[in-house]
Amino acid sequence: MKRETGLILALDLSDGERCLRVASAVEGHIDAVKVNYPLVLSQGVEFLDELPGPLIADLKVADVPNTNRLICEEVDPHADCLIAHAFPGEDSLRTCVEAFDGEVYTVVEMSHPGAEAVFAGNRDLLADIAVDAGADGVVAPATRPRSITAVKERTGLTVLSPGVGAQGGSPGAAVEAGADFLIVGRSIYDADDPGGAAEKIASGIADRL
Ligand code: BMP
Repeated sequence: MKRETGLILALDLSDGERCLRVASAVEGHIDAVKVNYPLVLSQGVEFLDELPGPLIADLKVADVPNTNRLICEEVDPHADCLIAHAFPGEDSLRTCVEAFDGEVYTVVEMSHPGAEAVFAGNRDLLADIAVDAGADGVVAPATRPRSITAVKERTGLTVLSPGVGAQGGSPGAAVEAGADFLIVGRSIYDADDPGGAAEKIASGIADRL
């Protein structure tokens, strides 16, 4: 994924028309659009073809290798990047890397409060799985900047970081901790002026680099 602004829009909406409006309003301020189950389940996977790219399918793929492969084959024609979980193990993640014809990012620690008890003690293991399976990058939490630094140092991979704004993380702290891209949803799509909100976050990222 080419880095220009370092900002990824998370479109966690079910309303297709609204998605198109928000995506168009933020053009020039973002490097990619990330979609998740709310949009794919409400509009169908073909709808992704209507969105401006690069497009990240955040399906958090987390199954046995054969099922992962089937999921990857379905989404592959409609997305440039995929997000998968590392916790099912190296064989499951490697299957995604092989079956998806684009970049695969993997979650090594989630951003919400409850994730700490699950992921903190397993962060190094999941980071090593990401590297060993050949992932292109990792997802680490802006709500815990020290985790970003730890994951970046251990893997040397591109770090995508969600959790700023609505979840309480600071964009500046995440960037300074080593995040390459910030993933931002509600602070942009719920703003009165999504384009202005995206522009402000993008210029904040640029100021910290
Ligand atoms: P928001 O800025 O509205 O909190 O959205 C964050 C986005 O990042 C959502 O799409 C969410 O699914 C995703 N995400 C996250 O918040 N934490 C994680 O640990 C991993 C994610 O993919």
